[in-house]
Amino acid sequence: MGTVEPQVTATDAQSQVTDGFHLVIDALKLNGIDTIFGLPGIPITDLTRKAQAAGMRVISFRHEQNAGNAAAIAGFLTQKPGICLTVSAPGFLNGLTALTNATTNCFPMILISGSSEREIVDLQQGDYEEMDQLAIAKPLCKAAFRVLHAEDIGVGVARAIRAAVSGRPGGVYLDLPAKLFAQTMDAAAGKNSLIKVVDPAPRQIPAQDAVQRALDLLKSAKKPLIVLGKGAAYAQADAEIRILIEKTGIPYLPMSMAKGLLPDTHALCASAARSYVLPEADVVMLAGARLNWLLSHGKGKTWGGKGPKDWGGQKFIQIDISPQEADSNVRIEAPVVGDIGSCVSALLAAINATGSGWAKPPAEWLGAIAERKSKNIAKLAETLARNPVPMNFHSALNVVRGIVKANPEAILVNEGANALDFTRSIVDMYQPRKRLDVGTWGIMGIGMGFSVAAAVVSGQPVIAIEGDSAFGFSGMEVETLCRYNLPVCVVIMNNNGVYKGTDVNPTGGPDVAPTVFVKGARYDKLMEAFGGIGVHATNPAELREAMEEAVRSRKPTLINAVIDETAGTESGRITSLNPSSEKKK
Ligand code: ADP
Ligand code: TPW
Ligand code: MG
Repeated sequence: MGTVEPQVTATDAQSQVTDGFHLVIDALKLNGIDTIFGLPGIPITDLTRKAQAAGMRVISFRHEQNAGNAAAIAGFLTQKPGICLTVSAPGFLNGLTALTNATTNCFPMILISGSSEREIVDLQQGDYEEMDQLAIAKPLCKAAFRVLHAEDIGVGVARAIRAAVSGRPGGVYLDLPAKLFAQTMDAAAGKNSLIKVVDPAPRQIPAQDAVQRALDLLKSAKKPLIVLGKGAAYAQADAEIRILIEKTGIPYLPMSMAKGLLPDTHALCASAARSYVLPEADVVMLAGARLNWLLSHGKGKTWGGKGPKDWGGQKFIQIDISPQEADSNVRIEAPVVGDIGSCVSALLAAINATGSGWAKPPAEWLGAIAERKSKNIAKLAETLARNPVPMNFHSALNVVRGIVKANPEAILVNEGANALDFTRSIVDMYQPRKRLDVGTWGIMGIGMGFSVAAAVVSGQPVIAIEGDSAFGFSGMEVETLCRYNLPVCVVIMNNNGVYKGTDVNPTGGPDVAPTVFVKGARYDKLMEAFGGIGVHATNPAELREAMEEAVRSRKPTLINAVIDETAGTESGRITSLNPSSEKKK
C-alpha cells in the first residue's frame, strides 16, 4: 500500500506548488464561475474531480453537445459565460456545434477542451485523439485561445471571459493541452498570476445624437411598433423596457425568446396581431432583435412589400450592442449602438426632457390592433376549447397554457416544428427569460441540455415541450435529469414522426418514409428505466393531471402525449422555405 498524496491547491497556504489543474479551477472560481457542464475522459477527468472537490458544481452529461447547450443557455440566463468541458477531438467536435450555436444566438459560453501534444499534432504523428482544435474552432466562434504555460492560465481564462460576455456575447474556445494540467509552479506566484476580471461586460452608453435621432423618428410615427428580441431579454433591463413601452404607449411584438419580457397578456402586446402590425407599421424600433430570416429580413410581403424582396416602406430604428448590425438587411434610419439598458435609459431620459410631454400613438392605430387581437384571440379560444379524439396540438397545448399560467416562474424549453410553432403561439409567457428554444438556427437538440441548465441555474421547475423527433436528439439526457433529480417535466408531443406520422414510401417498399418513426412509441418507459416518472397521456385530462403532479412533486417526469399523427404541417410554419414549395403552390 502506498501513501496517500496530499492534495496540492493554490488556495492552501501550506503548499509550495500548484499545478495547471488547480490554476484553471481557481481562475474560474475567482471570476464567480461555480458550475461546469461537461463530459469527462482523458485528459480532463481529473479536472472534473478536482473541480468538484474544490466545491464547484460539475454536471456530467451523456453527450458533449448537450453539455454545450447547457453551458450556452446558462450563459443566456446568468450573463456569465457558461462553461462546457470536453475531451479532445471527438469530444471537442461534439461540443463545437453547441459553441457555434451559442455564437449564432449571442449567448456567452466558453468551451474548454483538453487537447493532445502540440509537437505531435503539428507534425501529424497520430497522437491519441489528435486534432488541431484551435484552428478548427476559430472560424466557428467569437474568439479562440490556447494556453501553453501554467503561468498564463489566469490570462487565458480572463481573455476568454471578456471575449464571451463583452459587446455582442458569443462562444469562446479555450484550448488546454493535456501537458498544461500537470505543469507545476510556485503556489504564491500561481495565485498572483490569476486575474479577477474587472467589469467584464462594460456598459456601452449610446451617443446622445443617436438617441435624439431615434426619438425624433419615433415621435414622427403614426403607427409605431417596437420589436423586442432575445438580446433585450438577455440584457436584464426588464424594468426600463417596461417603462419605455408603457410611457410611450407603443405596441410591441416579442420575438420568441423575448416573450414574457412583459407579460404576453399585456394590453400593448401585439403578438396576436403580428400579421397586421408588421406590414402596417410606419416606424419600427428593434431592440436586441436582428432583421434576419425570423423577421423576413425586414422586407417582402410580411412587411407589406409588393414582391418577396420589396421594401414595405417602414423606417427602422435599431438598438443593438453591435455597431455592425445596422443595414445588414435593409436601411436603418436611426441606429442606436449600446447596451439595451443604457439605450433604453437614454431614450427615457430624452423623453422626460422634452417639455411638451409624450403623445401616445394615434387611437386609430391602437384601436385597429386591439380589434385584430380580440378577433384572433377569440378564434384561438374556440379552437382550444375543442376536444378532439385523438388529442391534437391545440388541445394538448391548451393544458400546457394553463399550467404555465398557474406556474409563471417555470421555465419553458421548446423544440420541434409543429410542437414549436404551436407552443410559441398558444402558450403565453408572463415573466422574462422563461422561454428557451431553438433560436436563430432553429436547431434541434437543445431540449435536454437547456432543461438541465435551466433547472440547475434557476432552481425553478422546467417544462420541456418537445416534438418526438426533436427530443430524440438529446433524449439520453433523461438519465441526467434523473441522476441529478432535477425538477424537469418533459412533454413529448408524439405524432409518430417529423412534422407528422403519415408519410408513406411511394415505392411501396419495406422502408417507411424518411419522416416516419415507430408508431405508438412509449417514450415514457425511457424515463422509467432511470427511476423517473413516466406517464402515457392520451387525452387532455391525463396530461393535465400528470403535469400538475410533476410541477408539484418536482420529480423528473416524462409524459408521452399521444398526438393525432395527421395534425401537423410540413416544416411547421416555415414550409415556404422548402426548395420545392414554389412548385407546390
Ligand atoms: P431574436 O432572435 O430574438 O430576434 P437576435 O438573436 O436576432 O434576437 O438578436 C439579438 C441581438 O441582440 C443581437 O444583434 C445582439 O448583438 C444584440 N444584443 C445582445 N446583447 C445585447 C445587449 N446587452 N444590449 C444590446 N444588444 C444586445
Ligand atoms: C440539428 C431539421 C426541423 S424540425 C425537425 C427537424 C428534424 C423535427 C420536427 O419533428 P418533431 O416536431 O420534433 O417531431 P413535429 O411536432 O412537427 O412533429 N437537424 C437539426 N436541426 C434541424 N432543424 C433539423 C435537423 C428539423
Ligand atoms: Mg413529431
